[in-house]
Amino acid sequence: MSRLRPVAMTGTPRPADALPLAGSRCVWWREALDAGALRSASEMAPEVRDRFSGAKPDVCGLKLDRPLVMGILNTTPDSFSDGGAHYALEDAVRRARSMSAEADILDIGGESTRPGAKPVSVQAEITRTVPVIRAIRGSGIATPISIDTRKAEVAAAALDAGADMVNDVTALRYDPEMAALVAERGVPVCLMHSVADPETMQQHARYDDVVAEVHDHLAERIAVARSAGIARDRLIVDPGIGFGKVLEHNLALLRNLTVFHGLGAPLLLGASRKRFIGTIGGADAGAERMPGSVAVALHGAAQGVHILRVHDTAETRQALSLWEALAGTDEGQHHGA
Ligand code: HH2
Repeated sequence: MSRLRPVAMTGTPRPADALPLAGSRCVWWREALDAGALRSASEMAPEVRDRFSGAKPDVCGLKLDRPLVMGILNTTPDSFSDGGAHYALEDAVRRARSMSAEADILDIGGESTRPGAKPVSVQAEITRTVPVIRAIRGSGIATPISIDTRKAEVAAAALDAGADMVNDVTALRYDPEMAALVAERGVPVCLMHSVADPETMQQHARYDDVVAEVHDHLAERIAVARSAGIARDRLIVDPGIGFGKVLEHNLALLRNLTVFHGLGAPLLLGASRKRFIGTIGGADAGAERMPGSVAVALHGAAQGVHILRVHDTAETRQALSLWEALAGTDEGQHHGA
């Protein structure tokens, strides 16, 4: 299995043989690390070059040639980073409205998956998320909604209420009904790498080669999804930062993000306010980790990540606007003053 790591570049001069990285308008590549040695893209088989370069299919009607912002709207009273601030229905709708000015997708979850978190019943998860989704749709907010759940019943109820895609942190492993549901509804699904469950996952943070193991696990989950009848153009992959990973694993995954473009699916990254940002950045509480989170989001953008899952949508959007203006190669693409 190919685990090439394209060397991601941005800006000018952009050589004549530069290829877009995973369909990006800003990020390009012309060589890749292959078992520690640099290889030119021109020496590679056309199908390998295409896998790393080709444009990605739209997700929820959104083009993926520039990084999208997925705004996190937790409806959990115990979520680590926004600590239940959006638990009340009207607060959730207000937050969704302000977020939808900056975010391309809203990710709504009713079960905390932070390390050590206790599971929530199907009914409780539905009670937390479905009224919020209904209220958002009822108030005329049309931003695509992703339901962050590992349970098919919750996903079905959320899709019925107006959600557009499923974000499963277990990559269809937790609930045997999830793959069939996603196939039947024909919606996009994010397959995220994780080990065990949130309660115990940090005890499983052991890898010989975290990048290779996460890559191969995601390849296997893609195969499972495909054999369950989920169309290839509905799949999104995510290395699962912080899920059964310690600091060194998170850093290795972030340094090697371009390896995951070899899976041929859009790449989602969720690093916002996670513990490693606090550890490296010296910031304890969730909101204090905003600047570090923006830095990691920009790093992801520069590696061709398609969807950035973040809490701080306004800050990330502003940072990305500047990044795009500077990383772009088309002088005419920035229309501001
Ligand atoms: N991280 C969290 C939850 N869902 N989904 C994807 N695809 N990728 C992630 O990295 C990811 C995710 C954990 O973050 P958060 O939702 O802020 O916390 P909590 O699980 O406590 O709600």
